[in-house]
Amino acid sequence: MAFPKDFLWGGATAANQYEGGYLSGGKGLSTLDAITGGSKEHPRMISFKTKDGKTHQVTREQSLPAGAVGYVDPEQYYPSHVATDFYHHWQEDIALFAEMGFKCFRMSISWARICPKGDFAINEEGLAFYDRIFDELQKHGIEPVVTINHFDIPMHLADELDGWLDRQVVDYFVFFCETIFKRYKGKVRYWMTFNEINFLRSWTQIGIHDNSKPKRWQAMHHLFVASAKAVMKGHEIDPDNQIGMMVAYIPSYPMTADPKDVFAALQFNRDQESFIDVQVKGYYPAHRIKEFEREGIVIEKLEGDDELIAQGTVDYIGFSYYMSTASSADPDKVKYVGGNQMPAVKNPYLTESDWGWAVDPLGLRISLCKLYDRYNIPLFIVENGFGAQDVVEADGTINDDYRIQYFRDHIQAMKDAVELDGVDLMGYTPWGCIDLVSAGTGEMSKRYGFIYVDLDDEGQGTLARSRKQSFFWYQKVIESNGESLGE
Ligand code: P53
Repeated sequence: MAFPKDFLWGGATAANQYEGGYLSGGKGLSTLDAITGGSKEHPRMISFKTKDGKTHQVTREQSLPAGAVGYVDPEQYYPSHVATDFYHHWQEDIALFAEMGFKCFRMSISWARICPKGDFAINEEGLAFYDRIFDELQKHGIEPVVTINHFDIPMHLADELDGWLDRQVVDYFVFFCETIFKRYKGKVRYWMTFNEINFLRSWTQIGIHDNSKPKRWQAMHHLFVASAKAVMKGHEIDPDNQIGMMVAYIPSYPMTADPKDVFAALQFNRDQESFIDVQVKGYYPAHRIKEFEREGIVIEKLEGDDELIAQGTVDYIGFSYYMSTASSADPDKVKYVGGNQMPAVKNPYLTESDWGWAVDPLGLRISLCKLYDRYNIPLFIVENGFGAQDVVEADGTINDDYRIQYFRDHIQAMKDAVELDGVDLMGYTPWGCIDLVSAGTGEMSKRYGFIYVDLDDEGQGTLARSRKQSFFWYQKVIESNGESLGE
């Protein structure tokens, strides 16, 4: 048998894309509550107010003027407000996860639900909400895997302090972590600090107004320090806690054997790996330090920061894997993919999803090998999946065989990495195991789930849940511990 007996099969979600209840139970506003829906053609927009009271919108790539505050426009649709309403469907949803045989369930805790303003004031109702979730999961023998922070920050911290640019946010975040580590001790053992830390750069994600490179890196330094402190706190509160980091891992291949392309791929890959280096090895890699020197980027550090980063290293590497890319030294060949997150070249050997993400199962095995060879600590695939438009047939069935195909090939690759390459893999939680809002485009029509949710891109629908064909397929995979992947 390839997979260990206690392998963590499950699924993954995030509060801002799934939970809804954006003002219920005492929750404060999060930056993501002020970002509109979008589509392949139209980017999601941030709504904000300037000091003169005027309202404006910018894309996530753009900076906000100093002093601008997040604004929820009653005329606009914001997908996070209801999302797919886990807030009211948690019992039903957890029962469906249990029916699929989930051993674990990855979710995030909304910071603004626990600390509505992000400061030291706690919302007991928020804590009680997650108590109910963890108790329900336990009832079904499902282990929670908690992302402490997934792509947002309490809006108050963005408005008042310029988000993670302000060192005080480190203390607020560590207080939030301490609160949840203490409260959920014995209920939650698997944690990870920041979702896709290598992607954090905008107002919605980290609350900074000016997202120029020097500011982004100053905020990033604070994130690294906060993560290290959280890891140490978590271990102190419960030595059984397993606390990981989380990176978006997208291996890049050189477009040709031209050393220039090989070097372009190396630069792409080490940019992502540098985030793992800091959190696993405990120091900034030399190439990053040289880059800062060259570009005149000076990171303000407090005395002891380097030691904190060295001490607060993580127990495992959590990563998302959706696609690979190809790199070229020729700028004319480069396009942007993944919600404009990265420069890449179309790889002629691979097919792409409708959203331009290259489908590459062997790339998953390559990633597992690279990461395990390089870091030698346990790995956890905490996101993987195929975003596609699903069709509900007249009789209610949803034949998502394209999704089954994607998962079959990726699980086979993962199996090979464990069986043939000896990779130490803890678990596998496919993304959006139940349909939820797309982070990149804000659409509902880019679906990932085994479970369908009746909701459209304008927020219309009954929110009713139904099982797709992939639901029954994944159930068999889990039942056989990955031995049976079907035809
Ligand atoms: P969506 C881009 C590329 C790879 C992963 O993404 C990404 C993104 C962001 O768009 O994010 C992760 O919903 C993220 C999830 C997100 C998921 O991938 O754009 O951790 O929040 O939903 C899928 O299709």
